[in-house]
Amino acid sequence: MATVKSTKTTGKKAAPAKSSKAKAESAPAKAPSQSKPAHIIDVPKTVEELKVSILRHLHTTQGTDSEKASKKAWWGATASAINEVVFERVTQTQKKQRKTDTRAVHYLSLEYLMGRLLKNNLCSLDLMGVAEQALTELGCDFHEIYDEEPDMALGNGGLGRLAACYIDSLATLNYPAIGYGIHYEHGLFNQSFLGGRQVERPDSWREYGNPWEICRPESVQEIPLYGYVETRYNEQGEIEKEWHPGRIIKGVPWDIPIVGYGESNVNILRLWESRASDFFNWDVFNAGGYLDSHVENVQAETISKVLYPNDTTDAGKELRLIQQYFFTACSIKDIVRRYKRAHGDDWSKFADQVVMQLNDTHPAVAIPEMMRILIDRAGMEWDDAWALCQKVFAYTNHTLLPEALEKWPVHLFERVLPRHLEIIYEINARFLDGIVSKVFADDEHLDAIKSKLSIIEEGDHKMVRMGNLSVIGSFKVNGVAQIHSELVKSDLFPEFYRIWPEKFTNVTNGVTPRRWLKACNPKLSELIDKHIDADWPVHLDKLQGLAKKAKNKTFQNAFMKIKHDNKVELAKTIKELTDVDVDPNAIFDIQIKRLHEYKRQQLNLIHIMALYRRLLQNPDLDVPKRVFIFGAKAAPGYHMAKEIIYAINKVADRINLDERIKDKLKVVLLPNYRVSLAEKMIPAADVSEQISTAGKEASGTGNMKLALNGAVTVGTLDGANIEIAEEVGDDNIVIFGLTVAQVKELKGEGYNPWDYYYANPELKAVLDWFDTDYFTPGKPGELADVKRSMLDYGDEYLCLADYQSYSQAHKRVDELFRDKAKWAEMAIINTAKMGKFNSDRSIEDYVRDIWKLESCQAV
Ligand code: 26W
Repeated sequence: MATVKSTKTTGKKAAPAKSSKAKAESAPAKAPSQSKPAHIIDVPKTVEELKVSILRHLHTTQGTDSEKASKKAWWGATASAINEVVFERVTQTQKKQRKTDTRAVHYLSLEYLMGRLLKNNLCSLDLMGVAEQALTELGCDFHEIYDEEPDMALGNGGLGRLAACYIDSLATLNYPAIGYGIHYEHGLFNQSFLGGRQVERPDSWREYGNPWEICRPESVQEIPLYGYVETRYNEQGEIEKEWHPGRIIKGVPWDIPIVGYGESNVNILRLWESRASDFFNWDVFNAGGYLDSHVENVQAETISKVLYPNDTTDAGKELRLIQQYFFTACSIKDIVRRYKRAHGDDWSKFADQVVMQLNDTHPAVAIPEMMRILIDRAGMEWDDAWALCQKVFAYTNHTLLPEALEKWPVHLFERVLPRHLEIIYEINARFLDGIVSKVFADDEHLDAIKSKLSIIEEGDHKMVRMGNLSVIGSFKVNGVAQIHSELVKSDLFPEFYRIWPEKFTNVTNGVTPRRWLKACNPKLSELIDKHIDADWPVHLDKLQGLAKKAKNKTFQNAFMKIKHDNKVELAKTIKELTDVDVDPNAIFDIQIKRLHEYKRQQLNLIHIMALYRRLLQNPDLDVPKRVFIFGAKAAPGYHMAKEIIYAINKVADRINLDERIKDKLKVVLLPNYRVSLAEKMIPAADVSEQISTAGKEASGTGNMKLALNGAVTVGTLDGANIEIAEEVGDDNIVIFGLTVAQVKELKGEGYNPWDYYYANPELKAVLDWFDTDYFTPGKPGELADVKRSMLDYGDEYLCLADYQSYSQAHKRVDELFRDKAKWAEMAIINTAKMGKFNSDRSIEDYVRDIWKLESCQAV
């Protein structure tokens, strides 16, 4: 396997020239190379070689044969055939990184929204063409085989998916990196609808095992919990702390290979599963307390049992805090073990070798845990330990929503992590008495500032502010889009910014073009291969080259033909999932993201109802046919989000069955929106709905994926929409609504939604519709809560204030879409100008500004 020669480079490399399909046919069977030991398997290069490997695994790993094999068995066999190569590369990558003992980044995240891995790994190994040919010749429909794989949905939404894109880029760019997280037995719930209402069912992605993971019992860790702290003085009279834990939990690591694209390294994602420590309380058992001794086990296992399905509201549950401590403590022990293997007890190189990225505040307890290890275990002085910590941790904030900022009751911390609470108090005291008193020495509001900066929120319920702890304990703090990072400095942490301006920076999010274009939109990828260098999946800026073809008729037709084919495919999926027929010639207008009032699916809904009302008033209204497509899960405890889902389904049912409007309008909410469904929806989108209230969506990443696949964005100047508009140009995006400053101003002067209600007859009529039983026959007002959220309850997210501008924006879309050449040009420009939003660029920003890593040559 010819390795591409790259010394300490920026990680960029030449991707495979010829497309995999061409190579599959042409490449003659290769004689096994002499140098390689016999047990090392070569990447099956040809269709024949892969067919043999798949069949061998069908018979061996799957214990069946091609006559009676199920689709699941074919999937398992294909995965195992790929794993022969993948796990070998894991070993080689680790060996090399151990040898070069390079500085590495450790990404601590409670969520990884990975989706499926087969197609992604085939794409990264440049085997998609070969595999699809091999499976076809073996009599399988590879689409069905792909669909056999359950999503690895160990995340809620944006934050979790970003982590998945980032570890893909870190491997592809050959940076030494490990993702750390929790090996949840149950990922994000499966969503279905009963009478239009969301029903949650547990996700059991591993019920039949998972070929993409290896258990590493040799790296098991033991984690203390509960108990009390003993304070004693040693013979030098110095204070010593001994934590006597009440429980010991075992952490069992599972490694998932992260296959870099092309000839790259294969890094690992290490996920911790909780088990009861071997300590089995025999005395309890012998005393007949079988159940009690067993309870210990059950409790231990519950820690990694299930992902918390909230993506904005801090549940504040004890188990969630234990999840956060469990995986950060396991990860830090794992990192220290690996470091000590090379450096023994000499901590002086630790900050040179190790950087830990906190993916929001969820892993922030890692900071007092590191201090505990350094002081209580390694006997380091406080100042040395603290100085080291502040060189090791960096923190990314992903939301400004107050309800999403984690705060833990002091009493809970006291019970679960008594030693950590002591350390947090010490950190806080030294911070407030130190730099805060210095910087704000002559500020008359010093006390108020201190109470705002304090990690401890006073009051009858004292709370631990994990955001403040993260900023104080990190050397870098970044937001995830330019406007968001400005608001982090100006609104979220203004006093901290005053103390440490150099600590605050921005890294605009990105998405991996391997999964979100190359693998999910093969037809468009092939067209692109014909017009620019085929290494665009690792040099996404090269998409620029398509811009000059945006007005070219032939290219326009080819581009829009592919869009149409993808829409035909999605129409089939929509029929399967909802039994609704949609016309692929209609505008496919898509809003896919978690259901949250700040994302304003309710604004999209009232506009749809207005369109419906206009068509009822004039069925011959000359408007392009439209299909509004939603995908959205609501957190199980989020009442209004669930009401909005119900309203969308009820309105959809009525509109889709209403012959009077001659199919000019269709509305579908596809159940169980997840990564693998997004991969089917995004290539078929004409319009991308990014309509959050300005200042609320930190960045968004769906906006990037949809534009990359040729959708035109209808959006507010919020999050990364602003940077997308900068890249594509104002002619190729439809911006509407209040800006962040205008939102602040309107809220400041006392916003009254009723003013807009009474000022706009159409808007009033639509909102009043919710009070009737038009969409809920016999149950008048069943949808009224959605109306109340935009009137009686104050319309916190300014839907009514932005309604008219939004309605105008969609009139603009109608005009633009009618002009096929103009629309095709806009679609092409959106794809061509998405180079910036490559997660590789984001990672290079993190490397340059925060992590300071060297990429090490591919295996
Ligand atoms: C405490 C419960 C909880 C769980 C998850 C609170 C907050 C979260 C996440 C931070 C929410 C999230 O996913 N935020 C999204 O992160 C994306 C990646 O940076 C951004 O693109 C989205 O704008 C942001 O909403």
